[in-house]
Amino acid sequence: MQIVTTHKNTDFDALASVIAATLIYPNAVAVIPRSINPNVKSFVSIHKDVLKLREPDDIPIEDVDGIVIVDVNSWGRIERFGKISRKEGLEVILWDHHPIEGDIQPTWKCQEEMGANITLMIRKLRDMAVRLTPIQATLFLTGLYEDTGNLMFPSCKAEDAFAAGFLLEQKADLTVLGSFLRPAYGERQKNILFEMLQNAERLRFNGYSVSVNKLDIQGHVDSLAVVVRMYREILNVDAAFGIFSERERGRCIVIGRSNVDGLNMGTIMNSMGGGGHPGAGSAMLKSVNPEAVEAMLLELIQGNQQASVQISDLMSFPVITMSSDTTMEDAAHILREKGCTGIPVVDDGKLVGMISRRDFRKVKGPSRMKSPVKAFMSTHVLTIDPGKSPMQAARLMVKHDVGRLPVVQNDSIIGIITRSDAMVYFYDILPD
Ligand SMILES: [Mn+2]
Repeated sequence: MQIVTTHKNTDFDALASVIAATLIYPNAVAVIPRSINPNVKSFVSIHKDVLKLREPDDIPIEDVDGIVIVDVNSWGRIERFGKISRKEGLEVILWDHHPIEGDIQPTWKCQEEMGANITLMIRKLRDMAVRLTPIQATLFLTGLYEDTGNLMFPSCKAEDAFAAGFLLEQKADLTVLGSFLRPAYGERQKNILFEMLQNAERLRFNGYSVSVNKLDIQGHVDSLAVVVRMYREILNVDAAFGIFSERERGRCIVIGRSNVDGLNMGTIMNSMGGGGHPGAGSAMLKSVNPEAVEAMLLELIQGNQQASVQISDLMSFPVITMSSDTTMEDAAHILREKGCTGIPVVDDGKLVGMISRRDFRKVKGPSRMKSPVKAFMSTHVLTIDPGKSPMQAARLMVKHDVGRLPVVQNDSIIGIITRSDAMVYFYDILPD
């Protein structure tokens, strides 16, 4: 007997992959773990008659001589059938889209990084020219949307989007999909969000807008991450944190969502004993009061800032400068020779102006080229301090239409940052 199975806490991508496998391997029996996600559970209970799923306990393990494992690559995550991993002569087929190598050594596999596992299986179904029923197409698209965040997660590949198009052609029903995929946002979550919005505050940290919100909650509340995500979106801040205090259990749940690279939720939550990735993270803290958690969090946000890239990491130095007595003729020569479009003018270690190619348009007649740069330089020079972020430098340059900013510390010029330095940063080619 050949069976198809998947990971516990089965999500839509896993269920879709199991059903797709029964189309690829028509003799295989679909077996779903006992623990499945609540949304998937309601889908399964409504579609029981068409899905032909078997319970793990119905399957005598000694009869299994082949297993198709989908959307997971570790034996530990497939509940009861983990035990047959060492069975003699067992044929193991693996379909998995996770980037991390697991402990399953398959006889045959299709393992490739993809936004959703179902995308890999759709590739095969299309090759086989299998016709899908609208229910199958709907289930597959639900899995695809769930695992790719409606095609918006960075892990989503072009092939995922093409597969979504194919499923829509096969009459996947978006209304049905929407009703099963709806985030678990109910009355309690709505009340919590409402309360958070009433005492919302926005702070600024080194150019980023941040909101930290403390709230007491009674008993366990599901889907607080959804609430924090919505809170961040409504406030339109770069990062938002919810500190949810369950006083009767003496613990705090901290959830963070970030929309910017400079504030890494994974790093911040790690320092609080939790974890996550750059965009989302959480931590659970025992026997602490929410005020202490807030103070700790604010400190970590600051620290996280300092660890991120600053102007001082990107600026060029030493800086070519000239004194205000330099003649325009010499200045033109220096600009040409150094290939710069502008040079800071410094007298006695103090920045007094900036001379740029533009200023030469003010020079009327060749004799004026003997005049000193102080007659033509701009004296209102915008500067930036070395601790600021590349984003702040970029904003200043755009706002004032300048191509470079001298970096000034304690009144002396220690470097210069140009548009191209900022571009290097934004396109992720960080200097060593
Ligand atoms: Mn998946």
